[in-house]
Amino acid sequence: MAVTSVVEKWVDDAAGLTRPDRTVWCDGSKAEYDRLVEEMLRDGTLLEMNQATYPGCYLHRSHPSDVARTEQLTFICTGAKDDAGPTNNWMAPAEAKVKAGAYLRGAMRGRTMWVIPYLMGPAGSAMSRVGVMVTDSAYVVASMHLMARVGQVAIQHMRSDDDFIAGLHSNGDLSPERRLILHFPEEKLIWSVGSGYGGNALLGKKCHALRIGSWQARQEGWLAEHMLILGVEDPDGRVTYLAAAMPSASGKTNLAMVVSQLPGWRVWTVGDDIAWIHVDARGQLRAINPERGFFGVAPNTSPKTNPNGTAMVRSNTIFTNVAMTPAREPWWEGLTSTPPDGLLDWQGKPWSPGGGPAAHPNSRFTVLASQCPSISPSWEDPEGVPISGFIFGSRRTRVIPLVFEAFDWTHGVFLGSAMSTETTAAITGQVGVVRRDPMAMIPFCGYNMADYFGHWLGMQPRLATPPKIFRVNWFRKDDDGKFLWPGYGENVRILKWIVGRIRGTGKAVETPVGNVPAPGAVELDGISVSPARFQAALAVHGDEWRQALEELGGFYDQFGGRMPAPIRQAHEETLRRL
Ligand code: GTP
Ligand code: SPV
Ligand code: MN
Repeated sequence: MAVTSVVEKWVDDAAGLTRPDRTVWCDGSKAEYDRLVEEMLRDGTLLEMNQATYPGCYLHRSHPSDVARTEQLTFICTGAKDDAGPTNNWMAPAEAKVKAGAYLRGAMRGRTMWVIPYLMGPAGSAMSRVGVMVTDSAYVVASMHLMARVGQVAIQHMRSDDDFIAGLHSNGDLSPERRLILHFPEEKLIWSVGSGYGGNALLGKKCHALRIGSWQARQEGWLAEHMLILGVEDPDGRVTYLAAAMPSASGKTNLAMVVSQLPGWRVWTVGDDIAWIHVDARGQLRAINPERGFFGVAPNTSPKTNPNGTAMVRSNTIFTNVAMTPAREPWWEGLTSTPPDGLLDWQGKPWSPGGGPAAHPNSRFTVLASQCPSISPSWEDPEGVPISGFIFGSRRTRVIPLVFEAFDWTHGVFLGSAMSTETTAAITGQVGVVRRDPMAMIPFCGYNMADYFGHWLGMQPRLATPPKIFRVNWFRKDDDGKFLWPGYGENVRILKWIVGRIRGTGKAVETPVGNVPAPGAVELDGISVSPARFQAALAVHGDEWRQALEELGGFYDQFGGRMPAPIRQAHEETLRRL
């Protein structure tokens, strides 16, 4: 493979530190993927699933303590602590390298070091970017094959000898005590040691496309966001593209490939996790999905909740930490209403009902996006798709209405900055705890979040028609703990109202926090949601909001004078209106 001398030198340095027995340059070919799978079947890293019913599918069982992102071990290593900001863990670059260097020195002895040149984004797009990562994990290499465009195509897209993000990954000993995920945005560098889990180890994804990506996006005037991208097609065949930010395991994959319950309407999938969004020459926002595949949450994926998601994982899929039936088929909670007999749990132990979950709550599938039945014909368009609206969604049992619309761009950025959510199994730690997660970027913004809000505000004057911004919450519950809204396929009803608002047709009524659908403006035919229940899902309770906004003030305070004044103003105005 023809590579630049800068790439070669960096790879040599990585080998000098980690001391692998051999170095293999990956070409991204099918033959290479097949060889990796064979090797992993031989050493037990992968188990073969039923090749008659799940052709090309394999199961990986991770180390039991390596099942989710570890945010407490994730650092932004900038020269100045303030550039990482109060919401990121920070370590001085030199100190970080000494610490992780001790775990990485000689870590690849006896192992192979694979070199993976990868492209984030469609071939031929000016928005696509290159990374070169090294790893001693065959599982990471195979996963990168599915999640990014690997091989010569990456090198071809380098605009100069040093136009790549360098990533050094080693499983190390997989112990959380010797695990660090380090980002050096000023050096275009990532070091990750001690974890083989998705977001910790597939460096193109959260580390590059979001943490380093957001840093570069701010410097260069674009957006790198934790967002799905979808196209909503109306009965006349007109497609409106939306991008939606939701925290981890909170509905992006599901919404991105939703099967419409409304006749004549359909949803096209462009991406399910990350959006890179640029302003074009006409002042229109255009988005690409930098990824090639989906690393999606398995539990609760079923023919009922996500028919497209269920269909696309019937072949050529790597499952991680799901349960397995005696027929060697994958199973997870929610796939069927009753678990099959004779399951092996995610650790391979015989499972019986009443114990813990059979599949790990953060078990996942890795699969090419092209296998999704609803994949958009435009998903690899080098120009990206035009974005007409943004959605910010979170997981809140109370307070936050099912859907409402911001008054304008600044108000929308304020609503995004005000987001909080109940935590999920995608992150190690307690599940169901409310935490602040502005724009679903708290784990992924590679710089000071006050500057991030400022960056969003600064986009407006560059846009011919700033997209409308919406807030959604599929997770609001009644006093009996039941979801107020059926969600999943029915969410298309909300998308239809959103598209109507963008086109100036949908009806709304004003509340102190934004515009909610007017009575009758969201179609409820064919679902068992009474108008009273729907109103409860939309209700704005002043007392709850005032309390939430007071807490929000405390969050803003930690940024001091760096917090943009227009956000503070929108916050104060909302308190006055309530
Ligand atoms: P990451 O890949 O971690 O970034 O997450 P994601 O946002 O893509 O999450 P995903 O769509 O996989 O959501 C997973 C969880 O959200 C599952 O437990 C789903 O059942 C639940 N979920 C998704 N959509 C809905 C919905 O409309 N209603 C309800 N009640 N739950 C939903
Ligand atoms: C998330 O946690 O938001 C994910 C999964 O999308 S991971 O890639 O592991 O971060
Ligand atoms: Mn995600």
